[in-house]
Amino acid sequence: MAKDELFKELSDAVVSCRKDDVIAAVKKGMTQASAVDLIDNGLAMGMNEVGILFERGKLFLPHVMMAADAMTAGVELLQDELSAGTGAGQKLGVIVNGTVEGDVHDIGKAIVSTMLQASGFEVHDIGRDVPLQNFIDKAREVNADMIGLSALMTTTLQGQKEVIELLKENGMIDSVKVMVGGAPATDAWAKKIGADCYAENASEAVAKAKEFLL
Ligand code: B12
Repeated sequence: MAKDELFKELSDAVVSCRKDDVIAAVKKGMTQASAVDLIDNGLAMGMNEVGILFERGKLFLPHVMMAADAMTAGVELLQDELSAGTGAGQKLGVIVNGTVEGDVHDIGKAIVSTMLQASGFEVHDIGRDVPLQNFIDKAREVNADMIGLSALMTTTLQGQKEVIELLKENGMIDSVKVMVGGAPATDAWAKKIGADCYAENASEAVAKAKEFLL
């Protein structure tokens, strides 16, 4: 099967919320493409399409939830391959990653955590809808080199800025790097709030973490 067809099959299965089809397509795809490819070009494409249809009012929230559930099932199947990446076992640096308070979106953040871990970073994923002070407390507890902040809504983006302010108040801004991400975040936003870097997707997050921590 051509890769394009495979990616389309994965994407279509997410859009139509068919968990069984997602699982079958991922199993088939694992022999033909890397886990990162299957996620970026297949599953995430389907999720993006769901987002566009949701924005246009063509489908409603329960559909988005079911599609997210189907996508998560696919990502979980690929977890082992992601964690078995070349860097696993090394320790390139310690990263605390989470989705800021008020925001429950965590699919993309989880992919970023897995990829960072697979590349050799020690990752403490503290979940979603995380109270902002928890980022500071966790970073201190594990002696983090970097904090990753995910926000998927324009309303919660502000939380990224507030964590940076908390780092300043706690005298930690010079010892902990901050990487921001999520659909509404941009390079310009990262600069504006004083974050060290922004990454558009999981592969870029790994590249930026290496750039800033190694
Ligand atoms: C799936 C989804 C949901 C699911 C989330 C399930 C889950 N467990 O995550 C559910 C159904 C629960 C949901 C709920 C809501 N959602 Co919603 N949701 C989406 C949707 C369709 C897809 C998000 C997604 O998973 N994409 C796939 C992943 C792989 O991509 P990603 O998240 O962007 O992550 C990548 C990058 O951004 C980056 N990245 C992500 N995190 C990080 C972190 C770091 C450190 C770095 C470096 C990079 C990085 O790397 C990732 C991998 O490549 C988006 C639409 C969209 N286009 O984004 C709307 C969207 C985000 N949701 C939206 C809204 C409004 C809501 C609700 C308020 C709806 C409601 N009326 O109740 C609630 C929010 C509740 C809350 N308090 O948080 C809006 C936000 C609008 C805005 N601009 O603020 C969007 C944009 C849809 C829309 N256009 O209206 N949603």
